[in-house]
Amino acid sequence: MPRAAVCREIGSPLEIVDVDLQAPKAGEVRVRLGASGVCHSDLSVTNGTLLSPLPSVLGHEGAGVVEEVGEGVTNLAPGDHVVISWVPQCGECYFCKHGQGELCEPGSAAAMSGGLLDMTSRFSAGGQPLFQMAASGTFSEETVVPAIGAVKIPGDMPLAAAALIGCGVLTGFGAAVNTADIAKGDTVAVVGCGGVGLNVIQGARHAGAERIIAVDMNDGKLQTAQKFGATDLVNASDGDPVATVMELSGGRGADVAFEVIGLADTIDQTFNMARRGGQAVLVGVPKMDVMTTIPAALGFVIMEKQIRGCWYGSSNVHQDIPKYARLYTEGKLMLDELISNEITLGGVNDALANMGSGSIARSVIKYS
Ligand code: PAD
Ligand code: ZN
Repeated sequence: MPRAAVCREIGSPLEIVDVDLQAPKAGEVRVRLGASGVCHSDLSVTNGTLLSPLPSVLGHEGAGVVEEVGEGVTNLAPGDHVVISWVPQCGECYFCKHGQGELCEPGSAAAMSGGLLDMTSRFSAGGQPLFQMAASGTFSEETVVPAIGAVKIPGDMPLAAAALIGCGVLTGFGAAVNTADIAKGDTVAVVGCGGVGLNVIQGARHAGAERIIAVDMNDGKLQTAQKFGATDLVNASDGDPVATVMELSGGRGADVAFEVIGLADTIDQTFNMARRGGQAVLVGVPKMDVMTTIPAALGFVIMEKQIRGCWYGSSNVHQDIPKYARLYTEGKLMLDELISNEITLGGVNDALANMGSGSIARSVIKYS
C-alpha cells in the first residue's frame, strides 16, 4: 500500500495516509515515484486559489520508474524512467495537431477532472475514492497515470533533478523559449523568482537575452536568481519596481516581461514594465476572480503591447522533456541547483509552509 499526502479540504494540512491504488487500466501505467517537487500550485490547491476536486492526492511535478503497464501500452515498458506530465498530450486532437499540446483536449479534461482520461481516479483510502491532482498525484510513493502523460528519460538521470522538469522547467523555461518571442540581445524582466521564475530566467538566458532583470521581494531569491542568469536584481520592497525596470532599460521598458507570482498588482506591474511593442507573459496563476484592467487604447493599440497567457510553458512534453534531460546532461540546464531542500513525504506540510522563505527555490520529496 503506497503512502500518499492527501488534501481533504481547503485550509487543512495534508494528511499522510496509506492509499489503495488500482492496477493500470488500458492505456495507463503504474509509476513508482523517485521524487516529487513541491510547487506553488500545490499550495494554491490547499488554500483554494486553484480549483481542484477534493479530497485529492496532490503533487504534479514528479519522476519515477514504470512498474506495470496496462493493456495496449506500447510506448513504455516496466523499468523505464519517466517524467510525469500534468497535461497528458495525445498528439491527435485539434490542439496537439496545431502545436499547442499544452491545451490537449482529452489531457486538459483529465487534468481538470481530478482523474485520468476516463475522468476517474485510481486512488482510494478506506473505501473512499480520492482524486489525483492534474492527472498526476505525485505526492505518493506510487501512482497510475495515462501512458501519454509519462515521458521516457535516460535511466541514469537522477530522479530528483528529473522531477523538476515535470512542472517548474517545462513551465518556466518553456515560457521563455516557447511562449515568448525573445530575440538575441533582448532585455527581459522576470517578476517572481521562485521555482518557476528561476526557470524563466535560465530559459531567457538560453534564448539569448542579454539583460535579465529579476524582481522579487526577497533578497535570498534574488541572489539565487543571479546564479541562474539574472544580470540585474530589483527588490520590489525598495520602491516602485516598474520605475526601476524603466530606469534599467533606458526609459523604454523590457522587450519581454514575465509575471510568475499570480497577483493582480504584479500583473499590472509586469504589463507596465513591458516596452511599447513588447510582450507581457502571464505565468503565475491568480485566484479565479482576479480581473485585470488595461487601458485598451493606450495599452494595446497605441503602445502596441501584447499580453500572452502561458500554460505549461506552451510545451510539447513528448519533445521537450527529452530535450531538457539532454540539456541537463550537457550541463546547459541547472536542475540540481534548484533543489534547496530534500525532504521525505512527511515533510510536505512544512515545505508548503516554507514556500515563501528566501532560502527555498524548490523543496523536493525523495522516496526511497
Ligand atoms: P514560489 O512561491 O516558489 O515563487 C513565488 C515568488 O514570488 C517568491 O520568490 C516570492 O518571494 C515572490 N513574490 C511574492 N509576492 C511578490 C511581490 N509582490 N513582488 C515580487 N515578488 C513577489 O512559486 P512557484 O515559482 O512555484 O510558482 C509561481 C506561480 O506560477 C504560481 O502562481 C504557480 O501557481 C504558477 C504556475 N503556473 C503554471 C502555468 O502553467 N502557468 C505552472 C506551474 C506554476
Ligand atoms: Zn507546478
